[in-house]
Order: sequence, then C-alpha cells, then structure tokens
Amino acid sequence: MVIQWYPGHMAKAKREVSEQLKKVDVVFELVDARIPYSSRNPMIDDVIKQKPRVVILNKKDMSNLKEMEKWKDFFVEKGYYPVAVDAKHGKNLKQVEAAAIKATKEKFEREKAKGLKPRAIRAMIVGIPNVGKSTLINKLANRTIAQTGNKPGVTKQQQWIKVGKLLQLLDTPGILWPKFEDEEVGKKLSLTGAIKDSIVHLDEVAIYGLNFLIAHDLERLQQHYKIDVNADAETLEWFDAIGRKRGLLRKGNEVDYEAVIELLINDMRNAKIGTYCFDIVQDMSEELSHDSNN
Ligand SMILES: Nc1nc2c(ncn2[C@@H]2O[C@H](COP(=O)(O)OP(=O)(O)OP(=O)(O)O)[C@@H](O)[C@H]2O)c(=O)[nH]1
Ligand SMILES: [Mg+2]
Repeated sequence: MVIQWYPGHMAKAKREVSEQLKKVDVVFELVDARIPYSSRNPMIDDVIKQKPRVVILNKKDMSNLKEMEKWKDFFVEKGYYPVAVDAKHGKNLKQVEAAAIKATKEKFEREKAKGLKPRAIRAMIVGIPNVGKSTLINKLANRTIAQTGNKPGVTKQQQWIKVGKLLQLLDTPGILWPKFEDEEVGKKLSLTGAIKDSIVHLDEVAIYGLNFLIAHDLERLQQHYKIDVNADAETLEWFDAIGRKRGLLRKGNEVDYEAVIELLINDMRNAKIGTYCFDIVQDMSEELSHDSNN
C-alpha cells in the first residue's frame, strides 16, 4: 500500500489510533529490527502515552543479534517489554504473548483486587508502513486475516482475533508515519525498504549503505562482489569495481552507475550481503539523549 503523508492525514492517523487504543490493555509497537529506533513513529509516545507497551523488533532474521540486544536493553530501560521476532517465518512468536502478560500484570492484579473477573488481554499493533504488521497479525492468528477498512466504502468492522489462551488482538493495525524529516533516518528507511524510492535520492542511499559496509563489514563486502578495493578508496572506485565485475555497462564500456546503485540497494534491502542493524546504539547516544520521545 502506498501512503502519502500530509499534515491532515497524519493528524487523522493519530486520532484513529488514539481511538482504537481505548479498547486495548497493551500496545504492540512494531519496529524493524534493522532500524529499531529509526523505524519508530516520531510521535509514538504522545500517541501511546502510559499504556503498557510491548516493543516488537520484527524481521530479526535480517538484523544483527548483538545490536538488537542493546536495543532491547534500551527499551527495557524505558519501561517497555521488548521481544525480537521473525514474523515471516513464525519465529519467537510465543514470546509476544508472554511479554503481553508481563506488561499487563499490574493492571490485571488491580482489576482482580477490585473483584473483576479474569478476562483475555486485549492488544493492538501499531507501526509505520512495511514493518510487517499484516504478516504478524496473520502469523499470530494462524490464518490469513482479510483486513477491513483499507478501502473506501468498506465498513470498518473490527474483529478480535484469539491468540494463544490469554490474548486477543485487534485485526486492524494502526498505521503511523515514519520520521522522514531527518535525512539520515530517510536513508535508513530506504535501505530497509520502508519508504518509497521517490522521496529519497537513491545515489545517496547507496553511498550511505556502501559506507556502512566499508565501516562494519569490509571483508564481506569485498567477497560478495569479488572485488579488491581498499577501505579508503573513493566511492566511484567502488562503484566502478562493482559495475565492471557485474557487467553493468553502458555503450562505450562505461559503468552504468544507476544499475550499480540499484544493485547495491537491493542487495542491502534483501540482506544478500549480510544481516545488519543500521541503528547503532553507541553512535546514536547523543541523539537518544535529546529525543523528546525519551
Ligand atoms: N525477512 C522478513 N520479512 C518480513 C518479516 N515480516 C514481514 N516481512 C516482509 O515485509 C514486507 C512487508 O510486510 P507487511 O506485513 O505487508 O507489512 P505491513 O506493516 O502490514 O505494511 P503496510 O500494510 O504497508 O503498512 C513483506 O514483504 C513481508 O513478507 C520478517 O520477520 N522477516
Ligand atoms: Mg499491512
């Protein structure tokens, strides 16, 4: 689904999610495990407020375990309950229910003390486009859930889906906008396929990705493209080497840079070179301390 985010549309999205939130005990904030911070909605705390929160780092199969652990610590520190999953292949999904139970423990103890009967925990998923909301809903439900309300004229009849013994999940996720106002975040969102190609410069995205690989996984990069370029070489030298090796040439034996850019971006988006977490806690400490969401 292609979504254009305009100020009015954002306000509407926020309002709709806030409305739905009233029905649930816990929120599943879904993020991309390759960019657990950059794939968050910039106003998420303003939307979710004090509601118990499970942060689900999805697509863990494409990220870096060590860095994911650091992000989990970061979220624990905030009072959230993080879990890393691979919704596509159904990995670690049991942990979602377990985290929801922990996150709502106090609330249900309070209800019990008031004499209220035990009941299922109600949850909903929120996240930016493409983080895997639909995939996760379908896996948790164990069947394909046809989403309601995505098309004009379709009545928004929301359903509760039973997950495990204790959990009920709203079948319609809350979709919020990404942090596209920050250039670096925009490049990371593009590298993971979260935002449309047209709103970022693909050459800048490819260079950003290339520099990330040079800094963090030089040997894999060289081996993957079977090239022998030095870490301190100019970007063009890398592009030339990759283009020539792959035969991405134009008339006159010139390297087709557009094709090289496309190749690099696709290889990174599909984790063909390696599995990476592009948000690095240590490098972002300055930003993390200033973020209004924290
Ligand atoms: N490798 C991998 N791919 C995943 C995972 N979860 C989802 N995907 C893929 O990510 C893409 C987007 O997934 P969706 O479930 O459509 O994402 P969404 O959040 O519902 O997207 P919108 O409806 O556009 O907001 C699909 O190609 C999925 O197959 C995962 O855990 N691992
Ligand atoms: Mg979806």
